[in-house]
Amino acid sequence: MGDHQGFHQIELKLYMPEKIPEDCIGKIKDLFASESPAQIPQKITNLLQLYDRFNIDIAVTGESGSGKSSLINVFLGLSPDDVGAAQAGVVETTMKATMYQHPNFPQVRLWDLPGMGTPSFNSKSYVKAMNLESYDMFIVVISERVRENNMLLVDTISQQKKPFYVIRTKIDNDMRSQRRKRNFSEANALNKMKEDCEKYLKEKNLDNPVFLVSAHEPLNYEMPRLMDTFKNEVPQIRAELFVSFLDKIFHRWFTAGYATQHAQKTGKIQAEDVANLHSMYKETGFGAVKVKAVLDSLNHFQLDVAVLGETGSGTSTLVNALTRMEKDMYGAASAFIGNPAVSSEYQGVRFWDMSGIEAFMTSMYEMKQNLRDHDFFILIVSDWQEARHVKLAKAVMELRRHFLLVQTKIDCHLRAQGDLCCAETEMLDGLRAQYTRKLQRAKLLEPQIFLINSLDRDGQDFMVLESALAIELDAIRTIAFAHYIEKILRNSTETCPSSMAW
Ligand SMILES: Nc1nc2c(ncn2[C@@H]2O[C@H](COP(=O)(O)OP(=O)(O)O)[C@@H](O)[C@H]2O)c(=O)[nH]1
Ligand SMILES: [Mg+2]
Repeated sequence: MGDHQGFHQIELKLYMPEKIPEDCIGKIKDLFASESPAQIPQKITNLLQLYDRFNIDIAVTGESGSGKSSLINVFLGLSPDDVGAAQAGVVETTMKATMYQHPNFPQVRLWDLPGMGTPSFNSKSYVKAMNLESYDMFIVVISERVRENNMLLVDTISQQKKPFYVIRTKIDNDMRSQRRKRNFSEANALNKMKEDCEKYLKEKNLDNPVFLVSAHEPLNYEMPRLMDTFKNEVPQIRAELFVSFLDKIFHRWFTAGYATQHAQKTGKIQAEDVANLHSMYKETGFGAVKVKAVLDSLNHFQLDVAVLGETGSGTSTLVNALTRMEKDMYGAASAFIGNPAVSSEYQGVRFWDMSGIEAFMTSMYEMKQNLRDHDFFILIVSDWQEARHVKLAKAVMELRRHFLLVQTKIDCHLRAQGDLCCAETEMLDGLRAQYTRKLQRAKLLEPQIFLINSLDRDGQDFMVLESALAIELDAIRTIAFAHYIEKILRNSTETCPSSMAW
């Protein structure tokens, strides 16, 4: 076995898996081999800025009263009475589609189409009048049972070879009425309904996904699965659309004019951005194939968040609370340092429990070596220990990353100070001011400070922490990705270490 001599000189390097899959790495290395790595971040951020303004149009269609508007509100995360919500339960009077922008994905435009089967439209004229060819994807809403109109829509859409979901809604109603039957079993009833919908698709050799949902009970039936599928697939569909658009305008002169016109007419992209795309191609040579490799990698890219703090400060509890993992659940954060927590709450993010590393990593150099692949930091303090916490914060700052300061177990602190009988908000403000002074004294950049109890997500700053974290992670994703690609290219072309700073 190993020679343990000189153990103290061996630098401890924790294992961190790649942030994108091996095949993406291979493609990037092949396609960008001749690029100068130093220029890659700028080129990629320019490309992604343009991509950020490219819209995808999703039509929500079906019969009048089938529940389209109610479903859109679930997608938007709004109640029917909220500002900006689609009006549900109203008799359709307009012939025009209404657009709703997804709050988390502003480039995803949901179109509430007038219902089929109103006096203004019979089925054939509907298909024509709705300009179905201007949409990129469809959601066909069905309630009660599959009707001829629904199949006509499915036929038309499938001929266009565009992605679509079939959504059977108002399942709560179905279940309520069927419950009266003898031998009722919810599972059997749902299976039967699913088979009914799928039967029609199979007859047409289609295997599009079918979801059984209720807009009135968004946590039940297949609404959660629908939301997850949507969140996962739509960014990919949008990326494919963009690449196919670039292919048409860069590489196929005979389709370029039409594609440009169509995209501008439907508002998928602005005229000046089409011009920007052309100059990007001229200057960087990023054509459709290279852009596809970049977007594929970006869709898989994992941001790494390290949670630092003294052992026992509540790191695992916080990670579990953020990722919605219950204690002892499979996948819940354990003391095992090499096992990141992931969750659909933060897609493309890995949370690393790194509590206590400052205790066994003796030098600043060693600590930085082990933190340099992390993109963002949460510094947990349960009891402030000047030397320890300042050392951690310095390491993060020297890596030129950002961190949030989180005081955990705030309930215990409040209880301990309870004798002073001042209001909770005063105590919290006092604590925040104390931390600010401490950090200023140590000449550290002032991070945002959150005072939380990880076991009470509704209390104190927990929700503010969640939204601040989401905003921070969103803000660094592109730049972290661009530098990661640079690093991959550097590693394959040079032997010298990549630049750590971004
Ligand atoms: N029970 C139940 N009612 C629903 C559901 N979705 C919509 N509705 C009701 O069905 C009616 C028509 O819904 P709406 O969304 O306006 O349909 P649209 O005409 O297709 O936009 C309204 O009264 C809604 O409250 C559902 O999932 N369950
Ligand atoms: Mg409606």
